[in-house]
Amino acid sequence: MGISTAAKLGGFAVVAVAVFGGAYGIGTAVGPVGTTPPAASSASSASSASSGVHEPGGLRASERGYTLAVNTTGFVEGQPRQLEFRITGPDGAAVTAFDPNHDRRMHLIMARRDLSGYQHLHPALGADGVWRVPAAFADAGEYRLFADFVPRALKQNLTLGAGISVSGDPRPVPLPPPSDIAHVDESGYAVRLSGHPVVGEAKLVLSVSRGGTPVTDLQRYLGAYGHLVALREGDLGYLHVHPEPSAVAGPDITFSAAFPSAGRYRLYLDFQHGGVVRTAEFTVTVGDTGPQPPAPSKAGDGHGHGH
Ligand SMILES: [Cu+2]
Repeated sequence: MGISTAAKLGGFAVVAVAVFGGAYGIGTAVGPVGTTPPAASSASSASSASSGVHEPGGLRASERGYTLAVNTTGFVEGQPRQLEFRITGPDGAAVTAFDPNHDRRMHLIMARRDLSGYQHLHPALGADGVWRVPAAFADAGEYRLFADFVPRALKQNLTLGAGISVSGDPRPVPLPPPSDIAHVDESGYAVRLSGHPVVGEAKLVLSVSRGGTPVTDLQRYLGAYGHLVALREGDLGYLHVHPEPSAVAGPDITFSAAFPSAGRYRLYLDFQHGGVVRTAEFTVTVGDTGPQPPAPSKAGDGHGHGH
């Protein structure tokens, strides 16, 4: 209360323009009105017009006048340090008023360009408008950060993206092949994915088991029994995947995903059981619109691979 709001905001406006002027310029060009944002550099976003599916989030650092500005550089693999960033608003000042979404005011998702190294963190907002969270990257390389939030003044969700470099000796991880089952490390948990991911709305059911036994006492995490993030291979377009309300604590968690284009995606399911949040990861191939071919008959012809 000792510092006047005007002085605080004024100071940040100067810093934001000086340091992040380039990115902020993009934001103002788009404008605060609901105009169509400029096309992303990704060629695959061209197909996003059909089925009412909008472009994925996180492809730009600025949107609707809001800009993600990462303050921390110099990360070295395996060395924890504090990650700091700000969201600046249409007036250039750091935003301090956010509405909770999925129980939190800020979701920070991070993944390396090859879709490995997924992290989902919840930074704390300082009175100075700086979000801070301890972070560490196990392996070097180019990472993508996604800030997923709702500015109170906008009353609408935004996901802004930025890159961060981690120095060291990167070990590339090939994208694992598509699979409908994910084993969670050595924990004994397995998650089975069912549903047909196609361009447009797709219903996905994730079923959690432990040691072969269905888990029926999942704990609520971020307002639901699971939290699902999808990233598109290549440009790392970020998808909002919405859980369907459920009164049943497993084993099934149902989501509605809006895939903007065909191709491969990595899905990351965060779920909580026994007081621990774990992540199950899947690679899925999203097909073009249209029904999947029927499953092979029970008689079988020897060629069936499921779906
Ligand atoms: Cu979150």
